[in-house]
Amino acid sequence: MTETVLVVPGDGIGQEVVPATVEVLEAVADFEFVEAEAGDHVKEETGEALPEETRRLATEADATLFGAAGETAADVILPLRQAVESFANIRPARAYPGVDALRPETDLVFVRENTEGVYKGIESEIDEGVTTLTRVITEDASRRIADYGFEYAAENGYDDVTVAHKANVMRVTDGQFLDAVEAVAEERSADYEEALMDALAMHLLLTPEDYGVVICPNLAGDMLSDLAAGLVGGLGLLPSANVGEDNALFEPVHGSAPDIAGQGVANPAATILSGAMLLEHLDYDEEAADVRSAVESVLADGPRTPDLGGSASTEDVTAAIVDRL
Ligand code: GGG
Repeated sequence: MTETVLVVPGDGIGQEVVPATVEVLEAVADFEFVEAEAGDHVKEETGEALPEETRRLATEADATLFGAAGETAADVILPLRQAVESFANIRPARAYPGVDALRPETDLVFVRENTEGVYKGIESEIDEGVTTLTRVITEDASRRIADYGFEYAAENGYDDVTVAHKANVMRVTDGQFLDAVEAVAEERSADYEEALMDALAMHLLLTPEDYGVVICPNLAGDMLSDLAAGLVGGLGLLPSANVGEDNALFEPVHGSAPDIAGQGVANPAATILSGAMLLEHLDYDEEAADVRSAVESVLADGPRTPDLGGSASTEDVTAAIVDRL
């Protein structure tokens, strides 16, 4: 059976790192790639950032590879994550030999709740100069992400599980989040620690080696994973998977990077590593391992893009990875 992979480059450097990743995937697997549009440029042309056709194709594909969202992120990436019914956003952040990292001992995985919190999109202007945002935390979604996080830690050999929250301030919502995590941990006889997310940000910066899997509400996961990118050499290195029961979408943690878009110098590693997660999801475990080791080898020996101190282009790095494969 030939799997269908939907490819949505999106905005900015998504247009550069996604074709690079398709090139790498083509070197190891025989997928049928279907390309679709979404993003700021589509909104400018058609008035709609996420065409219904793109959404439909995501629901039908075996997996989706997404690049980057710009100003229309809320209209593009959130509905696409919903289209594949993803409830968990997995964001590994690890340091690589040869890459100049602030904290070379970092090996973290953020397991981010992907359906609710403040990213539910319930915002309004209730009066002139007065705006509100509703934070939705449900017991079901909290239990589901906790269960996924504990299972991920057990399956991938992480002893330390930390749950990020701010229940001393958001007593009702994060109170419920913590209760749900505690119930799941009890059922699974799993150990974990609770950490206030603001203090956790500092501790991750100072002693990342004390942490493994970090289970987070939605916004906290988005922010803490970007912080972790800073520990390992930048956003060019962090892949992610948006996982549902039957479908999944893979994307780099970084956004559209308008400052470097169009220059051909974006680091493709984060998207190519997301491609490795896609391969694993479709049970191409050996191919996923090969892609990871090719990326690691190029990160160690070069060529490197300017974000990692080199002067190579996206194409140079991609060609070196394909060459290693
Ligand atoms: N590829 C990730 C991306 O486009 N990020 C832009 C962004 O604003 N993301 C918000 C989120 O990850 O929830």
